[in-house]
Amino acid sequence: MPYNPCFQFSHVICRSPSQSICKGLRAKDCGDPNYNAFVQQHEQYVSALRNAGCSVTLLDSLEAYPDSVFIEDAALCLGGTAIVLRPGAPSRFGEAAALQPSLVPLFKHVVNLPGNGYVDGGDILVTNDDVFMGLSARTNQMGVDALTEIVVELGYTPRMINTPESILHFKTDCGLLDSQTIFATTALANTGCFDGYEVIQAPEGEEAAANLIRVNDCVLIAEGFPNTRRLLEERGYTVVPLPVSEAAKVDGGLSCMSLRYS
Ligand code: CIR
Repeated sequence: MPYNPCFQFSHVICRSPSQSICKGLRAKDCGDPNYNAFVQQHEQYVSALRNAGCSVTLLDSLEAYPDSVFIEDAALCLGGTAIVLRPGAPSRFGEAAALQPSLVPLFKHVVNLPGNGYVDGGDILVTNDDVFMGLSARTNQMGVDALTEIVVELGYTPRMINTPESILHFKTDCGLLDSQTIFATTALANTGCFDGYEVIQAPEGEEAAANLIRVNDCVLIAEGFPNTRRLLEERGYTVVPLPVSEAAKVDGGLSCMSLRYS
């Protein structure tokens, strides 16, 4: 198999959940996440990434930032460069600066998103050639314009998407399965934003399974979605279901709890 930087990773960075996770942002209140259960589920997530072949850097929790376990929103790893982003929710503004010192020893190049725009990593989907950037309540035009310059410099093609309003982050509703195949909700797929890619649509009623991650030979999906599991296994993918009920209470999923790179 040729090297596929979009899903072959040797390293990941995660951040331990903080006790303040019970104050995490959420669009709809379905109860606070339970800290101890979150820790257990996070440990299973980290183990799954190790089992998939990644070396894991586990950063200390940050009590001051309830949502900091969702480390993906604060940075983007692209072609060997770490781009420190600017998350768009006020309670998360400080997360990027808090993360930056941990990135410096791990990457040859660490750059800050220039300007004053906002980008959450959860709005960015990277394939071997393209970088999809979803405009959302967290990612604005100024942020996308600044990121576009970096993306082009690194040799990728930028693709800007208007994320439908009902979707928090672009990747809440999609995940990469391989260099040419994207798993997405019907709502997102119907926008036509994945033109040129094969799209596998999340089964009806299992839209919450769309935020999956492909890591080397494994596809990590949220547990409790049997039709998604069957669909992907029929396509030949090795599926690893993981419990993410506590992250889901604060709108988190699988992609947002790690930064993946080689
Ligand atoms: C937030 O609203 O920012 C967090 N509670 C959840 C962030 C999830 N991030 C992601 O999907 N990339």
